[in-house]
Amino acid sequence: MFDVNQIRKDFPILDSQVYGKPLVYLDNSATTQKPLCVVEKLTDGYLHHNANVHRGVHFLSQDATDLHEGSRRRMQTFINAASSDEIIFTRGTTESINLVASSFGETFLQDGDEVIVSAMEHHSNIVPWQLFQQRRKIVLKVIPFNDLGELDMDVYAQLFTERTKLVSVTHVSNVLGTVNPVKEIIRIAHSHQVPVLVDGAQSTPHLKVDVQDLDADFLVFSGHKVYGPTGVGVLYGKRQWLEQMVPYQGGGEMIQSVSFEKTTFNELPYKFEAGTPDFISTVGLATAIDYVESIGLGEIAQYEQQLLDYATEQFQQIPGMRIFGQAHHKSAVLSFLVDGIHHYDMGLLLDKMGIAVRTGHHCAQPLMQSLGIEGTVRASFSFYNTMEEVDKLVAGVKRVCGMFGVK
Ligand code: 7TS
Repeated sequence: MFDVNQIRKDFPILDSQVYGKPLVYLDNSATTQKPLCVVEKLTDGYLHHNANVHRGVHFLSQDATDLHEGSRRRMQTFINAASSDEIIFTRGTTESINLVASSFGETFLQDGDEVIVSAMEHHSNIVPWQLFQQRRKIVLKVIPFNDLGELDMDVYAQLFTERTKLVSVTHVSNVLGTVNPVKEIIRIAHSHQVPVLVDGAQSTPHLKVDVQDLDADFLVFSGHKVYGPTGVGVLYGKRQWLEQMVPYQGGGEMIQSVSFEKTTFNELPYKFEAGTPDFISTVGLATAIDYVESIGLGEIAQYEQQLLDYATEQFQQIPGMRIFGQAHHKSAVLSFLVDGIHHYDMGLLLDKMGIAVRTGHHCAQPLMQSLGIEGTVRASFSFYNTMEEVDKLVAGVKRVCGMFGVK
């Protein structure tokens, strides 16, 4: 049974006070809080299992290597990859996308080739492609979204030409909460023999993601958004792509042999893991995934939906309220503006009441341009949030409306 009060005990930070008021943490799309078991795992790693991985014959190095490689297999089962060789550890979503833009781009993209993204991408899935434009003159094509915040699939299907080489889209929008139909997006792309990268930064914490069921070519996500440590993330790639792609960075561990005349590269996944990986955090991330799956992604999705429905219902009754993102399939994110109140003022005043929300463009400026606004206030929920916290948010927003004379 899902017991939120029991779950909250696993997250000591949720008992904090800010400005003498109980913390109401509603900035979960930016980063999630960590359960005690993850923090303890990190401490245990540094205290008892710390030696550099892959390089040592000594006991401790092999111990650390076993734990780190065990975490890779845990990532494999988390997203149902066919092989743990297809799991590359990175610093997070951003680095994973930069890796693909650089290495897939270098290997497969020529001047005039096209990459399809959507109008609701995080900057992390826009700027790496623009940086690559300094190397090859690739063309970015953009899938628009409708008033509900859903991608226009008819336009999408018509964007393909013989120059289309990759589709790179977010699974869940960090601003609108829209859960995009990535399985259908992939099916359409594959009918044109075009591979697809799925940005799972906002989906992996909330839904079961199965790369084989989706038939995704690449999936990327960040540890810190799935209740794991900062500084670690994952790039999943189908073997057929990763094997052909040139390495991203050079250094230790990614080589087979080095001489001043010629270097040959290591096999997967190490070809893409130059330098010492964050082997303590990879183990912490595996613990986080164990924790999340012990609650159950199905239960999480169901409970978070209740929080979202309850919050949306109450928000709709506030005069002057505009909610951005009303997709039929939506994750627990509420982006909003109240007429006459700047998002920054709203965020600042809610903060003084102990309520942590995010304000601004949320690293999605093109999305804001599509909406014709500069920014929103965003409340993003986790399974450790409560209905009482939703009540506090609603009361807080109403109080701010009162201060501004918006009634
Ligand atoms: N993609 C999406 C869809 C995201 O929401 C984010 C971070 C990223 C990529 C980048 O992830 P990183 O871990 O590499 O930084 N989104 C947010 C956010 O909504 N507020 O702060 C970070």
